[in-house]
Amino acid sequence: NKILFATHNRNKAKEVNQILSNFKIITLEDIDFHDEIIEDGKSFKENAKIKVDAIREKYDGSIFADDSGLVIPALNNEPGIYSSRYAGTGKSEDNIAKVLKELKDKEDRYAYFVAVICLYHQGEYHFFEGKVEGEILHQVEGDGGFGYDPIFKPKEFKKSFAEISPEEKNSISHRGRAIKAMKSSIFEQN
Ligand code: ITT
Repeated sequence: NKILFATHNRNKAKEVNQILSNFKIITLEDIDFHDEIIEDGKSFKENAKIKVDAIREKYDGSIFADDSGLVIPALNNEPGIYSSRYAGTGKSEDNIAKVLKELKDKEDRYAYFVAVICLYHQGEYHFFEGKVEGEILHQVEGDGGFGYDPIFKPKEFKKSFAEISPEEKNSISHRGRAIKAMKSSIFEQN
């Protein structure tokens, strides 16, 4: 049960390792892949496949990638697929500051996270999606998690993603749901 997770994001890797604890997860570091992957797709799904395909030439076994982001309908669904580079600096603090500024005069603070997993396994592509709904807080709360976690409050909890435990986050998160869908549909058949 060995799978390669094509990500440069250590926080994603940590979460995925926790959910797929009975798998051996290989990382891009393990195969010495340090190149940047240009994600120029038009959707989470396209970008997830781009990441898998970048590694497919270099690695033979099963590979999966996660493309994810925060969608805010009141901001025309931004930051969406541009979540990691929304403010242009690549820094989470700046991305968070930009979201709070853009939402300042808006009443509707509804938002959701999406994760699309692309898995290449035994010669075929499979896609899985997970979503978690909630709202954008008025200021940062908590210092756990990563990315937009300190300003996102899921509807399942009274606290932000940065204030709940990693287990609690994984139990309802977009990533947790997508990874569990992959696990049950592909790796738990007999
Ligand atoms: P890889 O492409 O190497 O996997 P990345 O961070 O660039 O890493 P994405 O292109 O999928 O990944 O961008 C996802 C961004 O969306 C991420 O950088 C965060 O800003 C945000 N994001 C995704 N999942 C999140 C989560 O669980 N909590 C907070 N922010 C999240």
